Amino acid sequence: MKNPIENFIQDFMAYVRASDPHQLEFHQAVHEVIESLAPYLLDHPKYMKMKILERLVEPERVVHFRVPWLDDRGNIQVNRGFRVEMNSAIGPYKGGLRFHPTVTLSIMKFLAFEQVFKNSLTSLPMGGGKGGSDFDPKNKSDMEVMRFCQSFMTELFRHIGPNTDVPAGDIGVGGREIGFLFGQYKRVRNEFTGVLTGKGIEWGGSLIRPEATGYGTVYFAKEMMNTKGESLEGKVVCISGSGNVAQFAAQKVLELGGKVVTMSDSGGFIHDPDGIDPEKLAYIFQLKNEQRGRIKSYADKYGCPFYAGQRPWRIACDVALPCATENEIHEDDAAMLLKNGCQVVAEGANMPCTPEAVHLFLKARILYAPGKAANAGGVAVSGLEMAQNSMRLNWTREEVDDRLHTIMRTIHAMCLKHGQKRDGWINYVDGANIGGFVKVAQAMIAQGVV
Ligand code: NDP
Ligand code: 2IT
Repeated sequence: MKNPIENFIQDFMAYVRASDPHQLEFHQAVHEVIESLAPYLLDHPKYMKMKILERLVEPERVVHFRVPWLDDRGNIQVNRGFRVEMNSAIGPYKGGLRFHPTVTLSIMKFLAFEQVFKNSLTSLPMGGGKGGSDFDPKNKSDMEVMRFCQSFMTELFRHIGPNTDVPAGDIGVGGREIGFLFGQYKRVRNEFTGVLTGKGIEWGGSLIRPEATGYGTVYFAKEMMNTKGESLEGKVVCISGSGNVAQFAAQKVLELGGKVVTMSDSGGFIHDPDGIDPEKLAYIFQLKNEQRGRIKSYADKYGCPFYAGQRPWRIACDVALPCATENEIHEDDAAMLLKNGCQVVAEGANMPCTPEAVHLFLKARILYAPGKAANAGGVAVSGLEMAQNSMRLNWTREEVDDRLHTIMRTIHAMCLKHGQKRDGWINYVDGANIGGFVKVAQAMIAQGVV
């Protein structure tokens, strides 16, 4: 006999799967949230009566469009563009754009769904959305990337706006792409406005936005470790990825006295047992952001091992910061991390742990933070960029960093409020899911059946 909670989860997931049987990543994201929410909803029937969950899993709008562009040889290329406008109960849709060949509607919906809860946790007025394309920026010239971005925005512009939907970066979309997208929006709308975040500092961007996701993830890890009287000082840290989030997570770990021993890209990972020091990290910044090269070059330059096609989780560490992509920590990786004594996992990436890995971390009662809490610093500073754009003012680095720090502490407190169990252990998954849900659900009820 199943208990009412398990029945509820099973029935709701059957309902979600029936509509879109192939959207596995979306089902995974919904399932994780429902597992936390089920007991809370059974105790608060008003949310069930108002069909809040059924409404939350149905995007308010999905835009799916063709993106034709010309490559450098004059050949016509065609990609797919998406924007999933998931929920606008507490503010304009907000969330990044991902350019990666693995982009599908399922990936877009999982990211948009996560974003709704994450944005709510930031305490800023932002709804949730996500977009992107199956375009692969790798091995494309700057001019090809520009023509692609211009074509993408030539359709997207009619669906977004500073009070409607405000995209930003994600995998494959950084400062260069945001520049090209912004330029085209301004041109077709004849309007200079805060329609995108992650803009350059000279044209409406915010200080600390590039750093914000990585810094915020480390601030969150620091808060978690505080609850045990621990700090990052002297801790060995494994990081995956070597893009925006990974780079600034590494920088902040070094600043706080930790030792980063791995970074990776889709080709494999480097293991530097001596630690990636600030000079070596500066090389990674240059390698990745200017040369757009491969992490293997680090191993060639500094004479450390490179493991082709592998992920870093078998390297012993105290703290793991997955900062590359979804489902990059599998059950066996999680088991290995635990066996080697890892005590802290903070997700810089979105949904980097498989459900089996998450269950192992929760069972072991280590400090495990899901992405919607730990990586919310990026979108939080995007919210601060929107605020500065509205005021037509720029805050200093210190001011933005202080606000980021405060927001990460507030999210931690929210996780504590909704996730702390009777014995004192904090289930950050429950905390983030319930904490993120309540505000959105109340706003939806207040606004009627829409
Ligand atoms: P970047 O494009 O800057 O970097 C992505 C990194 O992850 C690269 O090192 C990339 O390697 C690696 N990677 C991507 N896909 C895969 C894959 N399928 N297998 C192995 N490695 C992969 O992206 P970000 O740093 O911005 O994003 C990283 C993660 O953080 C994503 O999950 C994103 O959703 C999340 N995130 C990002 C935020 C932001 O503000 N940018 C905010 C919150 C979360 P390679 O270059 O070889 O592809
Ligand atoms: O996943 C994320 O939170 C992001 N990619 C950042 C979104 C944003 O709007 O800054």
